[in-house]
Amino acid sequence: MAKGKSKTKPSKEVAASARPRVPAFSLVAILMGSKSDWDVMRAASQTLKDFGVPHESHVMSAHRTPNDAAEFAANADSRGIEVLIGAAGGAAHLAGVMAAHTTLPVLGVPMKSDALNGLDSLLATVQMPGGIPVGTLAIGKPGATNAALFAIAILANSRPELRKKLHEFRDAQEKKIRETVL
Ligand code: RP5
Repeated sequence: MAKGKSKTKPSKEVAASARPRVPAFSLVAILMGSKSDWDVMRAASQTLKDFGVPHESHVMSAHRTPNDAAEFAANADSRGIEVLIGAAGGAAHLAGVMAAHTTLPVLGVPMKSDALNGLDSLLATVQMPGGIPVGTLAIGKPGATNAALFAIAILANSRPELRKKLHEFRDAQEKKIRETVL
């Protein structure tokens, strides 16, 4: 055996980690049209992390990388992904394009835009033709957080431990508001 070579094969886990765009296992995938969306969409990722939901985040665009976005959505189901989140700004077609290529639930988060402050993104995401649904959340960070919470609520239908965590989250939120002193 050549010097420095090991007999031991790399574990599947290590091999998978060498391909960051396809993590070993995710229940939720967050796609966004540009890296400029990440500042907002990290709130979705953080929320999923807080609930212990395995997920992955990628930049993929309905317009700039249309084949990648379509292929990702088409393969998501067979990879074990259960919910897709698509965030985009302006002519925000990412969530709609993903929904066209899968029957998994797709949640859309409109990003704020320079030109129209996100109204363009909201309308482009929400105004889907009947037959291809996208569950559209609020513009910007509240939408990012709520997309993750909505995804968790969907997953919680068949996962009692997640349902419990959602109840605890709501209880903590309620307590915080009630304890607010001005
Ligand atoms: C959309 O265009 C992206 O989702 C982003 O919100 C917006 C601007 O993208 P960049 O020009 O910053 O890459 O596709």
